[in-house]
Amino acid sequence: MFDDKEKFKLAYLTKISETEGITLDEGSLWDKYKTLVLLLKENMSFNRALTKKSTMYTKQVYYFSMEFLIGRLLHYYLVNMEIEELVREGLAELHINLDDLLQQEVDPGLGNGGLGRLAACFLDSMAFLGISGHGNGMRYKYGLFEQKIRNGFQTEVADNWLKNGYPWEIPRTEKSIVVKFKGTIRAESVQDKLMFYHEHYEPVLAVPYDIPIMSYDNPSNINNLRLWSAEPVANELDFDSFNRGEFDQAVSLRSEVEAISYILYPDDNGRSGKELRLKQEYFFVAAGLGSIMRSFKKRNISLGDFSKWVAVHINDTHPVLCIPELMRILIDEEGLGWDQAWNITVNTISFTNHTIMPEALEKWPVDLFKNLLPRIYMIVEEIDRRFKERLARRFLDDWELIHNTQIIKDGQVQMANLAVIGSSSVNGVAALHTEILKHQVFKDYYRVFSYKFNNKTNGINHRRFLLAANPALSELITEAIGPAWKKNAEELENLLFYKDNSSFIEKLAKVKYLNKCQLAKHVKESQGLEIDPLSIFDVQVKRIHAYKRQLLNILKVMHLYNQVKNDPQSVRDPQTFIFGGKAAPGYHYAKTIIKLINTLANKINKDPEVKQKLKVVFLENFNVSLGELIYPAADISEQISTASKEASGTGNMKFMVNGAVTIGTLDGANVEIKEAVGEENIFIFGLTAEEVLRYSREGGYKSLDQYYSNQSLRLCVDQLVNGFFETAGEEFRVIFDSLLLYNDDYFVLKDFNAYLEAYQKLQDSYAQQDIWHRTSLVNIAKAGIFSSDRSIKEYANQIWKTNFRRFDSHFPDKRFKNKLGTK
Ligand code: 26V
Repeated sequence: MFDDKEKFKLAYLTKISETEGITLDEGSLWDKYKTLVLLLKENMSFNRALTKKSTMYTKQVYYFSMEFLIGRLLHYYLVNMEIEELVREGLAELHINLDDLLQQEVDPGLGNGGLGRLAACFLDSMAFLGISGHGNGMRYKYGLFEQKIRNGFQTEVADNWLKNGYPWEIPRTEKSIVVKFKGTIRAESVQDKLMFYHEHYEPVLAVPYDIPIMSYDNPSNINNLRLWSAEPVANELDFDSFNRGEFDQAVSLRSEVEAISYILYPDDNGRSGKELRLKQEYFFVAAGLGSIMRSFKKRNISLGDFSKWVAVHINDTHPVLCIPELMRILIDEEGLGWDQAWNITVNTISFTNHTIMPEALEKWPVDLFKNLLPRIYMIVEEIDRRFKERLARRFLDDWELIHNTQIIKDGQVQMANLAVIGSSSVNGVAALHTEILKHQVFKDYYRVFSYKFNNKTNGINHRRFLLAANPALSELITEAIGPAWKKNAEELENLLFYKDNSSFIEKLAKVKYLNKCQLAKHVKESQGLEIDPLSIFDVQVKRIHAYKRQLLNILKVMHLYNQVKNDPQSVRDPQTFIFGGKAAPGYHYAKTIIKLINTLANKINKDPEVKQKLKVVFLENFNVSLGELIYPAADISEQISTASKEASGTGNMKFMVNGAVTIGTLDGANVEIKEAVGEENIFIFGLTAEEVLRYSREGGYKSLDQYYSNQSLRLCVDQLVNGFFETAGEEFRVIFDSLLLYNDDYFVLKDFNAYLEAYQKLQDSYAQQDIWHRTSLVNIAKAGIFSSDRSIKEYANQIWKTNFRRFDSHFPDKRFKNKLGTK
């Protein structure tokens, strides 16, 4: 992009005076940051226009997701363009520190966690592989709340990420789409054909904002992330009302419309039945498909071939209205018959499921649905009717199957059922999860449509989470095996060559130590707490959920505390337990877990007998940017969900590629991580998914048995309520009750012993530093298959049937292979 520093400096100085009308000395840090972004964006927009032209006759993939957690872009794009050093030096000569500018960028919190971050990793891999793949989502005015810890409690602060503007986005007002809600449907027979007219509806204007997506070594291939914002159609107050003096009504109409893209819903138990959420879902689906159809028509391809040129992927059920909406467009607007429209729709759409947790499966009350989306409801009813009819013919009197697979039942629209029926592919996100989908959650559908089901194990963007986030390790790796791993993560396997090379192992240990120092510095600066970079960093960062079992980890720490109090020698190496993650604002239990962690931290970190051995830290406001600091610094990766409950996990992969060693259950992708590294390089414990599912089906687990039979466990559980936490009173009673009164739904007590045993083994291994770092190396070396490049190649080949315009990502760097061979 810039051939040399001088050209960059000139372009930068010109840009700042052009866009801000100021000289460099007058500019604030924000102005200087913004100028750098605009400079890169300008170049990307140019390349986007070229990409668009040259891919006019390429199959387009659209990834529909309510959430995209893209992280900060500036540093990542500089790394991808391989101009970080040039820009850093150029700016330094202008007396600007690049790091100061990088700090100006917001981390858009447009997602809850794994699902949203996966979508962002997939956008990167599609751009890297040269797939014309674009994101379609919501431009929430407020993202997920910012978490502040006050007196140990989580408090939520609104995430006003747009307050200074977001310089990466490009508003495309001219490409707006009108989305219609409510109203009535008039059916009329026109030349023997039944036509449907939507009348008296409430129109909302969907305005797109585009963010350019580029990846490593492919700067000329720019894809698009399109996020939609809701505005009143007139883009003004309701002037009729206003002129009549009905000021309140004029303003409230505007705010009712703007409410649609006002805020991201946090994952919690209480969102079902919220009309605004359904409005959001239809809004971004209708806007997205409207704009896809508009650009499809410019390509002059026959509508009958739509699914050969367009693939629409739905990320969980949130965008499932794509199915009836595409039917509506094809039938009502394009005049196709039902059967042809249905064929096109099913062949266009593919669906990923991300959870088996029943409370997270979406359902909508029929009345609410019908009133908000009258025409869409009619289409869903017809899909359901035809499906039932077909099923009854094939499965005769298997009424149970027919009942279970209905879309509309018990007065509700079952969104997952609509997704399975209306798409050509249904995938889970890890091998175990897909098996559970086939044989439990969707077992009836698996009998009907076995051919639709397939697995696509998740992956992560190794260029963001290793190359950009961990420069020291990246350099060491490149020095050892060459740079080909950046394009083909499976090349990391060449690191195994250094398994017994003590000087390499030493360097690896040093890199980890330096990364731990950086995290320790952050902890000191942000909360005044000293943590020892020579202690083991044992880390669990992820959303706080009962099934993820942060509680099991806390009970372990309490147990270690009790041990050290009894016998200070019982814990050999000093240990730092690091937690981070947000609880949904309405999820009382999860918030109590955060308070428990902080209360325990307070007790341990102050105790003069213990604080040299054990420390506990809760890192505030865990997000993508903080993750980039944490993963490179971790020794231990805690992946301890109740087996069967975590669909895949992706944090597990981010830790692994940075050399952290996993302690975990056989859940989600942990199973595949174990297969990759071998059981000697991971610490697995606990019930298997099969055992958990059997208990859930047949009963037979009594948590009190565990409690009474294990004295040290009983002590820890009692300490939740017996005054051990001096300030707590009855605060942790809900947790105590969940374990004993409500029989421990997530098998925390059942797995406690096995967890401690695995943890002991892990500590023994850590004590032998050379063995430990060799294990760490094997983890890095085997992490390649967990790159999202691999996931996306599978999606592209097997589901979307689209080509890549990049051919070198499969092939090892031949030059370096030779070099390695002669070493
Ligand atoms: C949402 C809720 C909301 C209600 C309370 C229970 C509950 C449980 C889970 C969820 C998450 C819904 C979807 C989701 O984010 N799934 C995550 O997707 C990741 C990417 O595939 C995957 O790695 C995680 O295992 C999975 O939890």
